[in-house]
Amino acid sequence: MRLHPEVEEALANNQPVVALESTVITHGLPRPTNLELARKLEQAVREEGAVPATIAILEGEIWVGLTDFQLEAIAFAAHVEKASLWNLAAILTQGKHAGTTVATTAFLAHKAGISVFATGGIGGVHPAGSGQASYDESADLFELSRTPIAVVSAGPKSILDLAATLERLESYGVSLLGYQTNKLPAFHTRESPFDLPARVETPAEAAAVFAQARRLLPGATLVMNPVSRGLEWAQVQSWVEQANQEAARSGIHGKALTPFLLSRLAELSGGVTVEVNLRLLEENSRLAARIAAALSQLRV
Ligand code: PSU
Ligand code: MN
Repeated sequence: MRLHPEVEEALANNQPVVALESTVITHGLPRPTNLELARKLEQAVREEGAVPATIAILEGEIWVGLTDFQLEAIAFAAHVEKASLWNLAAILTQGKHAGTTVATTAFLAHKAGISVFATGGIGGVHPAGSGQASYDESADLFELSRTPIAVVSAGPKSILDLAATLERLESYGVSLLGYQTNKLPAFHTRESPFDLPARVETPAEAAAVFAQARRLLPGATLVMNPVSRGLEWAQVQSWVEQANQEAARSGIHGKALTPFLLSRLAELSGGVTVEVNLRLLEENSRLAARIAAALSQLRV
């Protein structure tokens, strides 16, 4: 694992650092929007007084914090894998490029000594088809159950079975915090019908709960931050239903499913979902930076 010198120095001096994932760059957004976004997120983290550490794999090497050249390489690579935990060792051994998912980024960020991580929406349980369990549950959920890191997201992605995802988070004992909300945010929408167990109002409060959680519990603290100017629940659900049906009909599954659904939503919505996705990524990065800053105050 290689650390960017700036990240290494910030960590050594207990300065705020925010980890950023890279599957959203490699598989979550169209090119060249993905590179623009990656740069924008790093900039947003800096503006809020923290050091960004985008995590990705280049030629089989894990990098924590990328140069602009590396960011561009990963955004436009001809062949780039989606690194979850089950293929991580093979990707490293075989010298490939890869974006890291929430599960892998959380795992690596924690190993590097980073406490706060920002993403768009976490993975979760995909809806079952025709009365059958889908058994497609993102590795994000299990990883969050065993890695003590604060993760800022806009909730589980709207393409998921939100009720089932929330139940799994409860079973796994992941600490859940609504940021200025009592309801589970659902990525493109500010609210879903489901209640969260706890709520905080400020970055300092979120940092304090996380500090408590990591003294006690094995897992993550998920800070759920509703996107500003979110889309309407019923509208998003109708696009999601159509995209999920198309995926089922075309036999799309496994690691290809989430990228397929996100790009179908973008088409069905005439680009509106991408706009919201970009906004929530930036907002989450800013909030994560403020939480990281509050956390380093706590430790002094
Ligand atoms: N957030 C976004 N866009 C994305 C993702 C998150 O706004 O593309 C990625 C994350 O890396 C997450 C992954 O871990 O989607 C989930 O993939 P899967 O459902 O296959 O676990
Ligand atoms: Mn999956």
